[in-house]
Amino acid sequence: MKLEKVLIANRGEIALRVLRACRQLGLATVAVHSTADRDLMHVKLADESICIGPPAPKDSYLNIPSIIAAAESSGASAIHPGYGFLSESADFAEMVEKSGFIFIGPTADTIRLMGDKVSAKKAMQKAGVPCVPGSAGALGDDINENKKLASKIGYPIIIKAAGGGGGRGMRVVRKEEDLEQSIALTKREADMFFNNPSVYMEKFLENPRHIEFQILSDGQGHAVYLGERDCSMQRRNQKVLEEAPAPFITAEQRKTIGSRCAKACVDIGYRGAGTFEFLYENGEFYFIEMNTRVQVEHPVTEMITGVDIVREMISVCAGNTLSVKQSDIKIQGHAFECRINAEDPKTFIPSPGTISWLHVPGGPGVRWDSHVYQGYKVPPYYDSLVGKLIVHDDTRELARLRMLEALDELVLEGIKTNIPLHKDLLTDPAEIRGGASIHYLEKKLEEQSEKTAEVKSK
Ligand code: MV4
Repeated sequence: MKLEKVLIANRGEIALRVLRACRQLGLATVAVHSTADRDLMHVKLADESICIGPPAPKDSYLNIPSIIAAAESSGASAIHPGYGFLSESADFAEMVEKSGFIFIGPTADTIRLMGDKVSAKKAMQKAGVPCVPGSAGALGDDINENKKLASKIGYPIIIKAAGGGGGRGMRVVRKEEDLEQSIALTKREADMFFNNPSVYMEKFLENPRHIEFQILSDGQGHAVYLGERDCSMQRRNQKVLEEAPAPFITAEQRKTIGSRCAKACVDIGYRGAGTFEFLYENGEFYFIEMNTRVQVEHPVTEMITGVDIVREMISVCAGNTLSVKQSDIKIQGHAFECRINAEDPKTFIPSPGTISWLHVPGGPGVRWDSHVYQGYKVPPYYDSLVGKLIVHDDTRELARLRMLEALDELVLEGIKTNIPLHKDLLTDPAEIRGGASIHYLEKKLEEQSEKTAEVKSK
């Protein structure tokens, strides 16, 4: 089928990012939106727009029949799911394809394979991607067998739901006497949350970094890796600050891990953009999960490689082969991304409302990916991301300083934002050094709130 018109099944900055990529490819666009999102920038800019339901995501952005009906009535040939919402729903991808549209992402089978973390790990292990030591598959019911396995792996271990991912449905076990109950509890939660009681076991890594590899693959035998990102600066599984390349990772490590990820994509016939998530500890990479969507933090990779990831994912899903080969990919300089959220910088309580004043920074190497404008009202129904500030420069230190300048220039009034948190973080000695673990930010915030409590009690 020829690709002419794309329906964007998302909202906010990613909907605008997809719209821009479509424009560049000469594709017409259809925006679908909830009643709360009539004023979104991409809705104004799209060739057509269709209201698909009330504000609650389940009634609009997660409403599969409404979205398919909008695709049918608008004559779209493809659906781009963005991130979040239905982007990793195998059932949605299947429905889209069965209804005769192109799903801009991998096939439903691939999403299903990666959505089950047990089958994902098996597939990646088989393809030669290094994984965290753990159970060969889902845990059985024999507690003695499970105890034997845990002792062999060595405590602490972690029990994870096969249907989980992104930090939900996990439990750390530090000693044998807790194992039986922890497995039972995690299974019960897994059954409740993911409708799948299956759990597996891994060695628990105490202080890893979160490093992920970006790949692009055309499902026609070609795949490239676009280097890695360090996303360790996070709070409650929400990334705050990302960068590329990851500090202290050598070109040799990049090539070893990256080429294995790319090969794995060829092996499974992967189509579109994808991310291999690794934990990195003591110089070793351990695969944990694969994300089968475009990610929030994709711009840092675009900045250091010059590859337009969203344009390329649309192109390969339209049936084209990759426009780049591995030898074309050169990592140049360093990039940071700050996620700017409408939230209190200390309590993290969301702060929806009208943006009364907006001034966006600029100059060389500064990029602002955002749907908001002066007078725009941030609704309370969705995540609090109002924009992503991305900078690029020749070295990590220059990029860090450029980000601090850009944050100083950025003015967003009328709502609270986490800009002060970013300024604090980018002047933190551990951030200046680079390579902090996934626990660093939470510990730092804990210490800060303890200090504030002390001062208040005096
Ligand atoms: C782990 C781990 C330590 N050891 N697995 C949390 C999110 C999900 N994607 C996987 N997660 C973790 N898996 C083993 N074997 C620590 C985490 C983890 C984490 C990982 C990435 C980024 C932030 C994190 C925060 C807490 C725990």
